Amino acid sequence: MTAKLAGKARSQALATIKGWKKVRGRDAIQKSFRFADFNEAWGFMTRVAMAAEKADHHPEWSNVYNKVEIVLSTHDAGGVSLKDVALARVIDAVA
Ligand code: HBI
Repeated sequence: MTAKLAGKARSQALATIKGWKKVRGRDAIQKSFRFADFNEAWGFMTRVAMAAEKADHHPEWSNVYNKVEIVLSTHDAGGVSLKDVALARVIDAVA
């Protein structure tokens, strides 16, 4: 079971990903993405979905036309874990 990050390990891990903000009132991180149109957004979501399946670690997300909001947290651990940081890195790479 992956443990949630805390203390120095947490701040060091979060420092390796850019533009992810803490969710107010919850141990989770979030980032918003904006694309040219729905087609671009959908393509991004498809790439993320395949990466999430491969990692067996899934985002909480919403999509409105060209915008995608993503929240990452490890439900099994009750907070942000290294799995979330790793998935965030992949998400940024496919954006
Ligand atoms: N995704 N974000 C997130 N958090 C989890 O705890 C999680 C997941 N995807 C799959 C998963 N856990 C597996 O442990 C399933 O057995 C639930």
